[in-house]
Amino acid sequence: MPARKQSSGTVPPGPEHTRTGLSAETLRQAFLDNLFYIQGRFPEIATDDDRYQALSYTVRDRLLHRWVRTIQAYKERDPRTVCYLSAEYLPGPHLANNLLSLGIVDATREALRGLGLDLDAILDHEEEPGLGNGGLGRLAACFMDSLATLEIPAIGYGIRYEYGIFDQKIQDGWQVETSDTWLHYGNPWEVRRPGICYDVRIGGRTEHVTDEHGRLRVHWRHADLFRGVAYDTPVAGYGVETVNLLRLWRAEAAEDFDFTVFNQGDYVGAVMRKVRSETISKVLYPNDEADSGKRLRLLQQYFFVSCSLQDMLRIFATTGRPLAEFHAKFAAQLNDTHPTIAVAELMRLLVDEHGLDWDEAWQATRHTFAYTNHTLLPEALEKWPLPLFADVLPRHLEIVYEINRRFLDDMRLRYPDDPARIARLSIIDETPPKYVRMAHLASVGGHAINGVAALHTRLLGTTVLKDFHDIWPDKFQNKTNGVTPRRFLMLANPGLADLLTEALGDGWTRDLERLRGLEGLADDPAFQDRWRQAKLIRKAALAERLRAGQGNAIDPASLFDIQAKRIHEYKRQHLNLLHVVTLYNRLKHAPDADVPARTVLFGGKAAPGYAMAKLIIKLINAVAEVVNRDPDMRDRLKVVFVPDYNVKVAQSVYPAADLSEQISTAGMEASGTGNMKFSLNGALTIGTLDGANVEIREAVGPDNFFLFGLDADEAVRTRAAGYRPYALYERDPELRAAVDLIAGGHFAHGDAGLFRPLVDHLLGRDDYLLLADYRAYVDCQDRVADAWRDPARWTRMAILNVARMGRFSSDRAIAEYCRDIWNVAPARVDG
Ligand code: F55
Repeated sequence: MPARKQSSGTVPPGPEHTRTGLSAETLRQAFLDNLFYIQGRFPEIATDDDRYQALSYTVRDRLLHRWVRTIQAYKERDPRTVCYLSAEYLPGPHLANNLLSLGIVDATREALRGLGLDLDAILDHEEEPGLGNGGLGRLAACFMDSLATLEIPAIGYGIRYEYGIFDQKIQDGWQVETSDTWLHYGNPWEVRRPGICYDVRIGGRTEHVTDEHGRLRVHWRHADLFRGVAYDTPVAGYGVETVNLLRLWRAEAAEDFDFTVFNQGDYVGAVMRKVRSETISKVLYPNDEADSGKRLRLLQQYFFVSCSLQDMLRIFATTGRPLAEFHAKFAAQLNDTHPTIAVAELMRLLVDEHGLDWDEAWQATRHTFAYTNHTLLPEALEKWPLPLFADVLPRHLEIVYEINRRFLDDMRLRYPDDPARIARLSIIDETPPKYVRMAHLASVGGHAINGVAALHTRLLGTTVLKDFHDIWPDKFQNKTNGVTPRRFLMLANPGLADLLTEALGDGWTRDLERLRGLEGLADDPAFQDRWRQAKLIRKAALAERLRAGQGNAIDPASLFDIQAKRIHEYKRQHLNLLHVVTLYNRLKHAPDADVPARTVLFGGKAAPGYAMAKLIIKLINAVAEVVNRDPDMRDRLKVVFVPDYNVKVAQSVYPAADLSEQISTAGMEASGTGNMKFSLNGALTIGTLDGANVEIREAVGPDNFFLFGLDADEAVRTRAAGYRPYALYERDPELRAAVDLIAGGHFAHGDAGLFRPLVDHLLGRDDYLLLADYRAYVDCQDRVADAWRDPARWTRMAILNVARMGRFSSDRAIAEYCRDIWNVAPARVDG
């Protein structure tokens, strides 16, 4: 055993030090140390979890070293800092990503092999933090990765939910939710900071008094008090020294408050109050659409925003600069409207607590915030019932009214004869029962508004935020989403990543545009062979996973046709099913037909209260049950529902896809990011002109994208012209046959009632225009099948997709935010 070097205490530890060294031997020693001193175990009796914890602490030690140096560098240089405010983060498993960022995957594998251990088995043990619902939370995590990799000073602020998104089980074909227990074994990646905590007040009433200088002051006599404690997780940049901070707040009882009750003898009451305080950060709301009116949700938003702003003010105080310059230090991004109460809270902190005058505070506030919109669905735009808002945040309501009064006064000067427009612009929806419109507060209270794909931004400015676009066209910007190639290519698809590096060098990992170098190899037969090999390996790995998990037998040689995302009517998983049922009907009627073998996979969670989405899951499983055991299918059609879709599952799904289903009703998917992850892993897309599909198709070339269906304008016109889905059903025999089979109970053991709500909606209203797009979709799927029959053609298209996906890196997206919205520059941390 090598002698262990000691740190002198004054000299920073050198690279060979046990807690920072990166060689296999040092890692092996550190792993054994941690197994012993943290887990209290030795190798012979260690469990999977012991090994996972010991390895995680080994990696964490190496991150902490860089983390401290990053904080030192930021302190010295006092750079403008991005604060990403997001109620959700979906980072995925940390361990593998941190090994990758530190560049020690191989050394770690070797260290463990020396102990007879398998790195992949240990990685598989990690329970991921499911602190988000879907695309929005995952985008926040991709952005944190890119911020660190681009060496941008940044803090991600959010909520440390004790229970993240529910685990999904499938019972008798139905989704059943069970509670997520990600913290059960402890979380080696977080550092609790009991010293970084803030009081958060709610309820009560306000008093307006004149102070001794004749100034009007407001006292908020709150009714309740909570405390937020910081839990910090390091976010390492890839291949750089920068380690940024994800700071999540946990709600606890404010001790002094409990103490008062305790002294009055109500010990049990004090404990109850403590438990009640903790409920604020207890659970993530599992809806990917706003469900207005939930008091606890408003509390969660205010809680995390208030802690975050108080923290920013504390950091700001250490710079010694005057408060009116707050915005010169921080650029705060509102990830959707969820953190938008920040506009009123910063005003309150600056005016009520720090004594700034209104105009100075407003100037700082407007220059601090910018707002990202993620949805056009009117029902998903967040608004709070006024009585609820008044009850929880009485002082903030006054501030919102004052912001609104000043704003509308300006607008009346601009539009003296247009009271209808003034009412539409107002932050308060005055039609009883009256609401606070959070998107309006965000638009007024920030200096930029952005959509997440070009089409989405255009529609934002012409529909839901048109009135704001009319007054401030320059505030509107597009920032098309992106995804991190580290997690979604290097980690998820190491075989393909190696092939790319062999062909192009490794520059693509930090400059994804370099993938364009593949274009010249698209027709190279030897390269194509290796490409198909790499794909086949991932397909076989997914097939094996599904066999071991659910006992599904699927053929890796078949076309893997995958739709993986939250279940939503607008995302149209049931349009995909209509195609599946159509294929089934064709094969039933012509069992000898020459149809290429297809495996149609679905994955995704439904909001627990969204009955139709849950019925769609049931239908997927019901169709799977019938199709998969029908001998007439002769393995040419298989349907599989992959349960409990999360980031970890996603990493095994994207690389295995041949065909990516991006089939939302045009105009409804703000961007999509799964579309990017599939294409980056060499899947071809079948999709509508919706969200970022439009730009993906432009980038990869129309010949390398399977386009179908109405565009967004045609969808609007179709509805306006008195859309009658029943007429389409009557006219198209294949459509009629598919719908009839579902309606008649063929997939429900004869029960014609089970899927009735779904069928009735399609034939009656069909809000999402499935029937309007059905024929175009099925014909397009036939073109997919034709292309698949020609492997050289298919592979060429797949290579060109990957070659041209460079602009969909989150590095590009973040560079644009830095340049156009945040006005921040890198601050290099030296090694
Ligand atoms: C979560 C909670 C609420 Cl209250 C509302 C929405 C959500 C949520 O998860 N939204 C979401 O994921 N939106 C998606 O954001 C992605 C990133 O911008 C887009 O790609 C996607 O189109 C959009 O639906």
